[in-house]
Amino acid sequence: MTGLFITLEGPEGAGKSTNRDYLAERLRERGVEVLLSREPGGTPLAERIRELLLTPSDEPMAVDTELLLVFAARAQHLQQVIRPALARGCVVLCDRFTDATYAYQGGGRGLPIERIAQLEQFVQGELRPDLTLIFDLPIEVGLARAAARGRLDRFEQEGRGFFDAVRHAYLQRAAQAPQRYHVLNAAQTLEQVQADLDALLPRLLEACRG
Ligand code: T5A
Repeated sequence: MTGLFITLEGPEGAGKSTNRDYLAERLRERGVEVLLSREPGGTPLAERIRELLLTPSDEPMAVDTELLLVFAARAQHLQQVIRPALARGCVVLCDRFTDATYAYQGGGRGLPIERIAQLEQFVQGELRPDLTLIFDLPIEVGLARAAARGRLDRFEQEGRGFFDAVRHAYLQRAAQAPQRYHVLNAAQTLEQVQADLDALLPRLLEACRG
């Protein structure tokens, strides 16, 4: 048995977590075993690394430190949660994964793609998501949604240029491998976004049946 690995990506406030939960409900009511997780995080140790990454600090975090922390959390998450769940035949729905590293550390921070690809290979081997949903929306719409929640985390304090680069990197990756990515218009109302997800369900269920 092998499961299905689906990741949800996009800039801040795009609706990834909300729609991850929605999709999980739709799949579960059709009898599919679903595991929900997120990155950075997904295990107690990886959640501690998440705290380091998201909490603003007086000491600036070196870009390489950020990159290595993201992959350290991912190594733990893969070993403890994702690989075992896939081996049990679950559908894993994960809020962010390595596309976020390409978008934020590659696009946003400007790190060389080759360095990210090396770490991806080292930490993941051949494992890649089967499908990645990209929730795309204008930066200001997503940031306004995130800001409405209160205090901004270390990434959310970045400037407009950073988030433009993040969004561009996501869309560029989707364009390069259209069979793995599905881009949704996340600026629509939640009902409209979820109608788009409903339209995707037959394809997901087909993939679940293998
Ligand atoms: N990171 C992560 C890296 O730099 N490298 C990496 O490799 C990885 C894995 C993680 C941060 O870490 C960085 C990227 C991130 O900055 P996070 O909390 O996981 O942080 O990510 P955020 O994007 O900050 O999470 P958010 O919770 O802000 O965004 P979501 O999950 O996209 O949005 P959601 O579902 O929580 O919705 C936000 C609000 O908008 C509303 C919701 O009800 C909610 O209030 N909403 C809508 N409102 C109107 N219309 C719609 N269509 C709506 N959809 C949702």
